[in-house]
Amino acid sequence: MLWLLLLPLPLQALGATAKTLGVSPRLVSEYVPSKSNTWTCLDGSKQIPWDYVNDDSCDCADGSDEPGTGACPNQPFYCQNEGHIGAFIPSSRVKDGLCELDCCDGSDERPGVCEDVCKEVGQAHKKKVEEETKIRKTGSKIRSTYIAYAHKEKKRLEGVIEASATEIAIRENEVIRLRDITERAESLSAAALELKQQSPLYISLVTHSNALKSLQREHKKHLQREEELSDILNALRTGYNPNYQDMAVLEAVRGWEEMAGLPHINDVGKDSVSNEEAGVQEDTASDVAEPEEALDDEMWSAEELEKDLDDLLNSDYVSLLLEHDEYVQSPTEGSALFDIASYLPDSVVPQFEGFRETLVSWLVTLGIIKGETPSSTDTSHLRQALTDAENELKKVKKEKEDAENDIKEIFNVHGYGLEGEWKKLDGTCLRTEVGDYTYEVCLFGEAKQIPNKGGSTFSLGKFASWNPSPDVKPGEEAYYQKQIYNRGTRCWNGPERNVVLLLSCGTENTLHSVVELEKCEYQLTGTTPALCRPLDNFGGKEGKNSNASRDEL
Ligand code: MAN
Repeated sequence: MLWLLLLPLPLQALGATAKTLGVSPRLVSEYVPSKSNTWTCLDGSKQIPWDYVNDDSCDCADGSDEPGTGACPNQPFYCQNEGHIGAFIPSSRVKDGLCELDCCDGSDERPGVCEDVCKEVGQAHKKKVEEETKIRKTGSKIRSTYIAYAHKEKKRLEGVIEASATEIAIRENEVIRLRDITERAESLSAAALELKQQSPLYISLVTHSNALKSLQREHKKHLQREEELSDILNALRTGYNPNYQDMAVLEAVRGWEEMAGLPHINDVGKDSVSNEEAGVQEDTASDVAEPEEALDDEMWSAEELEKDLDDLLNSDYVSLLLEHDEYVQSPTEGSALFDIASYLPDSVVPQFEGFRETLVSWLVTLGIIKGETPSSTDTSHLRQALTDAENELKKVKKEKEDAENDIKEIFNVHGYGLEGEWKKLDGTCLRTEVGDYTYEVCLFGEAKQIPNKGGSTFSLGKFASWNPSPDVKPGEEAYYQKQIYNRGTRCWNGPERNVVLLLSCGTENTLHSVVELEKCEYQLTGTTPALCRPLDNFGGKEGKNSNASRDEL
């Protein structure tokens, strides 16, 4: 209490000032003594002598008797900060010998410890606020153009949705029509094919083919039998005993040798038979293959039969039938009836065309000419048209779906903001060069680290969310002051690269700084007009706090 005596103020005034030291303006009226010079604790729990207030000794249970001394724990101390903005500090920081900017008037310390710097602090603060206000004013104008853009974009997307809905209806009908035509044409083609397959030429072709197949099978059987017989006769030739003079055996051996073009076994000697054998086989084969009489030009040699017959028998007779059909089809448009139009003046051609169609249909009905039978089996162009129409329909449906999803995001608190102020920035890329890299963030897209001297670019992640902190409510200013980009290129022996982008109000969309806080975890800072709310519309925490401080003054 000694320091109070040192102040150059009349004692009464000094006491009064001292009693309300640290009291917030809202409660000053409570700090007056009763007639009997007593005072009641703010919670009403106790009556104490007025002298006990701010006497550096805690008497009330709620600590209200020591607003300015720090004697009671966990009490707020109010610094008036005249010339600046009043502020509260905790009682633990009262009389701790430290001068702090929150209490620029030094009222929390003993007199003489801290200078009153509120004038300077107040001026600097005013200047800063003025600058910020200027930026906010300009920024909020830009922001309002972003909002206007979002409304325009919404209208445009509504137009897209409406137009694509109409187009979908038309295209759906077109698909139904084409599907119907294609299916009918395809079933007609099946009927036409069945009809064609009854043609005598086709039936005969198939019969020939079957006969040839059977012949080939029998031929192969005979070749096999011949080989087995050769083996038996060769064994007989080399194995028989000439000393027995068995004429039947000798005759058989000689007969076989003659037929197969072999020398008589007694002249050759049995030892060399095995060597001779290979040659025998070959000779025999060539003897057999050798034509007894010259072949006609178009007849097949044994070799061709062996090599090519299978291919021939594997022909696709249905395709052949269709090709044949196309080949023999007489060109209907060559007839005089179809040529007349080219001799007529243009003005009467439409009437003539109509008349021609009616005439042709009569002639077909009367059986005088052959109408267009379902002969065209090629429905692939129809199928293609149907596929194209289905693809177009899918495309338009996708366009509509995308527009519907986009529209949902525009005025969504988790998307482009309740006012749609972020929509304009979708895909805007911000860049800055730091060290060996250029850092790029395409808002709502991907962040990248691009080496300046060559090498591979790393993805630092894709947009994942706004500020995910549970303490921050979606929609408030702090929510939009942070963007998270994650799942970037994995760090060697580390996590996937990711980015926290801290944004504040600024007249331009720019990046200011990049720091790699942990390995592969990057913190980027930047500014954007999207965060410059109009001055009369401070919706976030920041705004509320500033208002609160003013109230206290
Ligand atoms: C690259 C860059 C750095 C990162 C290392 C980790 O050099 O992406 O930012 O720290 O890889 O290996």
